[in-house]
Amino acid sequence: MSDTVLFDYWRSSASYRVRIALNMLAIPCSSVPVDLLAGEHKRAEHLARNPQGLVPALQVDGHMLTQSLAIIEYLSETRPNAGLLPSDPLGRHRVRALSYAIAMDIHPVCNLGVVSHVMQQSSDPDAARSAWMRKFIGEGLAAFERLLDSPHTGEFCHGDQPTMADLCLVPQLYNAHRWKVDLSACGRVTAIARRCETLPAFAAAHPDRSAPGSN
Ligand SMILES: N[C@@H](CCC(=O)N[C@@H](CS)C(=O)NCC(=O)O)C(=O)O
Repeated sequence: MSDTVLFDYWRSSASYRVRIALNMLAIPCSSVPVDLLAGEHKRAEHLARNPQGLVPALQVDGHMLTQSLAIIEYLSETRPNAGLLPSDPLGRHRVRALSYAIAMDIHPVCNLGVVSHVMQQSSDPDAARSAWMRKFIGEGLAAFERLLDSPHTGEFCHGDQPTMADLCLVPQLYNAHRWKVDLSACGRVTAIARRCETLPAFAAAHPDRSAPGSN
């Protein structure tokens, strides 16, 4: 198990975070698609990689790693000058707090398993899904916008270089656009995401570049 392999789904925002990190750190990696819509993540082959039945899983340095933020921190700690987390404890706290506001507070309630359950409870499943996504992504990003109202915010979420917080923000914004969330009160969020999207590491990780048939 020496090659780096990402077990990935093109529209997975947790996988998208890790794709950006791998690109930023220039880690050569191949990708194995795990089709969530076909339920491949719940099959024995993927459960052997990640017993939670979620993507991503990353085979790296002879290990199979799960949990996108734990993966990003591992890569950041093991690759020289990664810069995905600040060197000072308070800075690391802020980057983690921003990252968790997305990865632990917005993302889990908008996950496929949760939203499928919400749809099953409704007589109009598509409308229920849109309303759910708009509510939770909209409220979560409005709170994130307030968190960015800080002297520590710079060109990016924390200072003037991208950190783990930006790796969480950009995929969440992709989902916000997908579900037509009103972002008119989120000027900092949208400006930072736009800036990130101009960087090659972010652009190359975009779902459109990983979608089936995009190569
Ligand atoms: N906390 C996990 C979340 C992983 C996760 O929820 N992945 C989603 C795709 S973004 C998934 O596999 N969903 C499948 C499902 O909900 O059944 C991480 O950050 O890696």
